This record gives sequence, structure tokens and C-alpha cells, in this order.
Amino acid sequence: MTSQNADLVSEQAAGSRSLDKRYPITEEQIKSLHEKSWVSLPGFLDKADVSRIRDLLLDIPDRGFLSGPDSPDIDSTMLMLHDGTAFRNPKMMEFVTSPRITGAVVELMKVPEAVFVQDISFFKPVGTFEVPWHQDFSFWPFDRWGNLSIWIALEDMDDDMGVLQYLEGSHKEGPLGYIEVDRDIRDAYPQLRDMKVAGGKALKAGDAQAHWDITVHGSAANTGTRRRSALSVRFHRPDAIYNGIAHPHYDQFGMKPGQRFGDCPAIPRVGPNGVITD
Ligand SMILES: O=C(O)CCC(=O)C(=O)O
Repeated sequence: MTSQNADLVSEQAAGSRSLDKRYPITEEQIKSLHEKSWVSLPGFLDKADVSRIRDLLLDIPDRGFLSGPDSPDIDSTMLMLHDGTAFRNPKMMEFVTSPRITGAVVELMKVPEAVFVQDISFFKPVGTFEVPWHQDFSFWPFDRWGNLSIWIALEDMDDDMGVLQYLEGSHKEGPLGYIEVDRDIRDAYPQLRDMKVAGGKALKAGDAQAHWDITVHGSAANTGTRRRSALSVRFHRPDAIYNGIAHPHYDQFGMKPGQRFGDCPAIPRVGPNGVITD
């Protein structure tokens, strides 16, 4: 651990989780992400901050997990999504680009700067179905993998509430394609069945976990007694290039295929200390 990180750890122990203060990422955590495909970030954020963000999201209309002309009506057993709130709400943008979050992102990604590309909530009411094992990469308009999602618990979560889980080492398989309806990705790629299932355990409000866009991940049904409220914040390399794949969130930025995300005026560039303004 560097002396700077040692200072951060003692500050953490003293209880400072302010959004202006860096989270003390350790070498072990960086290694976990790069070797095991995911990393646990205990005590990432202050309980009061995540509860404020949860309330902010609950105050705006949500949409259900399924969308499009053939999708069934939204019912109370679906994931409730709020997609791209930060691009409409300055308080949310301030939160997701705070040094607490972006400092951890660039250290984990091992890059000098990154771009903030998406926030999306996953509020999972009691009874909500499982999210099947999948990779995110194929759904998004990036020319390369390397997008990092930080999945934040906005409330305390018990083991039976469907906490996000991961197949350890799965990012080393590379991109494996879309989820096919009625086909388990582990049937298409049987070697995934040999991988350890990690994560998926109780979390406290403000704890977080992070994964790559090619990490195979999913979540069990919420069989608990309370809604499970989580927020994913997603970052990529500034030199990642828009490839034009249609997506309801990314379509809004008016990007041209071939354009770097770091050159899109609507997309914030971030570094260890928050937004980069030059
Ligand atoms: O919250 C969930 O259950 C799914 C989240 C997810 O797939 C993601 O953040 O990429």
C-alpha cells in the first residue's frame, strides 16, 4: 500500500466518507478486479448520501425492465429502472462525478482519466425475477471492452434479496454475445460452469461492488421481505469510440460513429479529483 493510501485508510477508519474524500483503494482490490473480474468496495459511500440519492430517484418516474412495442405491461414484480438521471439532474451528476467515486474508478481501471457514460438504477421489488447471467458489452455502443460499473447498495441488503453476483475470471473469456431468450449463457459456453460464483451476499447501504462490461454477472430473484435498491454508475476510457449500435440511453448524445467518447461535449471527463474542466 502506498503512504497516500495508508493515510486514506486511516481516514476511512476515522469514518470520513465525504464525497470530496478519496476512497482508499488497495492493491488487493485492483488485483481482484483485473484477475477475478469483480471487486468488493465495503464502506464506499456514506449512508446519508446513498439514502439522499435513493429518495431523489424515487421522486422521478421509473420505467420497467422490459421495453419496446412487444413488451408486457409493467407490473410490480419488475426491476424499476431510472436510466441516465445524471444527464438531466445536476445533483445526481455532482454525486456520480464526485472525487469519492471517480478517484476509485481511475485507480481501479488503471487510467489517468475516464469518461462517465451512464447511471442506471435497479430497484428490485419483492418477487422480482432473476437477472440471468450475462455480459453488458454486447448491448452497448463501444468499440472495445473496458467499461467499469460500480454497483452501489442504496439500502441494506440481505442475502435473499438478489444481490449482484459474478462468475470469477469470466472477463478473461472475452465478449460472448447477447443473452438469448431461453438460453443460459453457461449452456453456450460450458466452461463458465466451472467458475466460482462470487458476490451475491448481504451488503450495507453505501457498500459497493464493481465489474467489467465483459464480466459475466446476474442476480437471483428477490425472495426477501423488502425492495432491493441499487444504482450502477458506469465509466469507460476516453479513447473508446462510439460504434453506432442503437441504445435508448446513448442515442441521446448525437454522437457520430467513429467519434471518441472523450470528445463528446455531453459526456464528462473525470479524473482522481472529479470532473476535468480543461
Ligand atoms: O441489479 C441487478 O440485478 C442487475 C444489475 C446489472 O446487470 C448491472 O449493473 O450491470
